[in-house]
Amino acid sequence: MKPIRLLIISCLLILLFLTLTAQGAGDGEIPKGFHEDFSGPTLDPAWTVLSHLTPPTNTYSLTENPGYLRYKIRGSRIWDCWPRYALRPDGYKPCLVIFRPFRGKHWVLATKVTYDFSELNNGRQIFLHIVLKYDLENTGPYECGKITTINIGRDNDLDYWHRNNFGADVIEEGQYLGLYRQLMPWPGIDTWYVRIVRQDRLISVMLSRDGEIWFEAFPTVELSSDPGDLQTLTLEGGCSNAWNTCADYDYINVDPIVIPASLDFEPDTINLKSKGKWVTSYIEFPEGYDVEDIDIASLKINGVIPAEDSPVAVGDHDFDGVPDLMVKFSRSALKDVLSPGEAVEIVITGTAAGVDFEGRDTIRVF
Ligand SMILES: [Ca+2]
Ligand SMILES: [Ca+2]
Ligand SMILES: [Ca+2]
Repeated sequence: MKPIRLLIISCLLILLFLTLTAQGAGDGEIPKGFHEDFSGPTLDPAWTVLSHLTPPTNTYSLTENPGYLRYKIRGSRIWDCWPRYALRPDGYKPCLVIFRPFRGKHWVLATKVTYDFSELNNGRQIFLHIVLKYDLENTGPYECGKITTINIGRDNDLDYWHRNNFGADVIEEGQYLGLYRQLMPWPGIDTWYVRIVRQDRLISVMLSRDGEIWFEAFPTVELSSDPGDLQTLTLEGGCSNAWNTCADYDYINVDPIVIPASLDFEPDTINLKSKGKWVTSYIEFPEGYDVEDIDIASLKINGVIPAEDSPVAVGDHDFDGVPDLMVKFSRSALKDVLSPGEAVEIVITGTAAGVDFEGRDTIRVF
């Protein structure tokens, strides 16, 4: 089972890499997250669709079950679906590939998917992959061992009783770090809620059947090397002869993890005509994060005004026992972005050990 699945996943990645390269997807265009509730009649152009059918909408639909992306596997015979996908030695070709890249090493992905495997047919599989890394340089076209992915999926194969599963796993360079398999009633329709958290090299997968009671698919796994901050979310699948098999994705949301910082901005009142040189920010983090980790160069007020290199100090300005970072900003630069008002919001953003944070305070400006 494992090698089969691995082959399927691995070779898909070659395709994705080639496609991304061919399209010249620029780093600057790739967002840190996205929200998809599939409520519109057409797919967001951020997705790339590769299908063996023309038009490709024959293999997915946003209108058959409104509010859902219906992923339909419609092959004519097994592993013979997508004609340009010929890199795999066993000939597997997913019949429909829908993908979009996103950036960041700290994020939460949430999705809800209902698999309809109610038709008595053989050899079907539908997957959601998060491709973290594919080592094209060190992997030949017929080797499939150098991928790092997170996989969620449902499969079914009458020839192999154990292949009627819902599954979740994390694979690093071809090795399983986490593996979950649940044999499913067959034929059947089943719904899964999935929550995947990536914190740099730590990955956890939580599952639920009802959206209320959750369990760990496997204990949090740690990648042994850094896969980088660019990953691709991919929906794919294949079949032999299963026209009525589908997966309905209700939503797929990727949210960057942002530390909720508390900000005390001083002074509480700014006179735009006054001539002071600096304003001061005190930043506190919730438990589990350390203000010592803050990258000073990343700090910005209202997204534009950078912090001064010095003075910088960690103390406890408000005497609450929680360390706070003191940092200064140019008062004259700040005046350029503030307008008079009784309650003017100041937003501070930055990164701490690679994790984004954000804090807000309100001041009076006159
Ligand atoms: Ca929806
Ligand atoms: Ca204040
Ligand atoms: Ca404090």
